[in-house]
Amino acid sequence: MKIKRQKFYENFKEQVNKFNKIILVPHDEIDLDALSSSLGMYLLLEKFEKEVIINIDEDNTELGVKRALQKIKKLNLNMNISKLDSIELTENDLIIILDFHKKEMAQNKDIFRMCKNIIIIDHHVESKEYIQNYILKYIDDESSSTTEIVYDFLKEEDIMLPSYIATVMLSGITLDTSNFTIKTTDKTHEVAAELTKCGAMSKEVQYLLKEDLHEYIEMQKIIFNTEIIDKIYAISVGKKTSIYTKEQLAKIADSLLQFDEVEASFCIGKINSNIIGISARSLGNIDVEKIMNKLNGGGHLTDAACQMYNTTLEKAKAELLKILEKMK
Ligand SMILES: [Mn+2]
Repeated sequence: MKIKRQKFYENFKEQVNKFNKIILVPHDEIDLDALSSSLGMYLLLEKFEKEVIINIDEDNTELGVKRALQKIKKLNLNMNISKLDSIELTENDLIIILDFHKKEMAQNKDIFRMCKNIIIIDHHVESKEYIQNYILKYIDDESSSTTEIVYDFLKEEDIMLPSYIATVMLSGITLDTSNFTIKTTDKTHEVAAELTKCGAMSKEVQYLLKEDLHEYIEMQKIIFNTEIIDKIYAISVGKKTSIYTKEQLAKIADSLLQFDEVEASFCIGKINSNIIGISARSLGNIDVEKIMNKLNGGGHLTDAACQMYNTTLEKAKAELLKILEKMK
């Protein structure tokens, strides 16, 4: 384990031991990484003989998450998963935030009022609007996924994973790395190999990651209208009449990087009626963080984004083009 992670883990165990009841909280629009890191954490804390509950409020989770939850129920894995309403949460309990650190990404913001003991574990690029007043925070944006981080802790405690949980964890990593193409290190492959040894089934991973055909077609339509600028920038713009999730914009930007000569990609789309989002990706030779900074956004060299208020898709695109032009 990395030194910094090892250090966090020592503190983590010390803190966790002060509490009896622990609520695991994945982000809203739960994806397979948020779910599988919660499942892994559940098994870890069970070993410490804690009362653990995973808080899932949404009925409308991603398709893969829905499939995984159904199967977990069917297999009688006896995991306590519950809506916030049904959890008796007091000030003496602990909540662990998994796969996010911005308040706005919570499923139910009431939880921060109900309990102030918070530990954050995430792999997203750190943002300024993080949740305040936590006991401990571990954010490693070099990690492919939150699942990869949590796996290290499970390994440390020699915890045997049920094969289906290993499968869901592998699908979380596969999702966040776009099939081991982005944010993937030797460590990521190691964890994937070990999950496979625990019985993770790649056929089942493929099943969990199956996409909705209509959504796929909608995304392909946007990609169909991609414009290539200066041979190296790919820019796609969403439909005026459609609202996209940030994940959808990111997914499109990710997939534009696979095309010949494209060094950086941008997907522009409405994320609600008066906010336009741009998701930017790069293979590493172009600093998309710098570009997004100029539009008041932020992120990483290879992975950044921004939001623009009260503007139009055309204007947003024109502003982006102006910045690209100046960079020559
Ligand atoms: Mn994630």
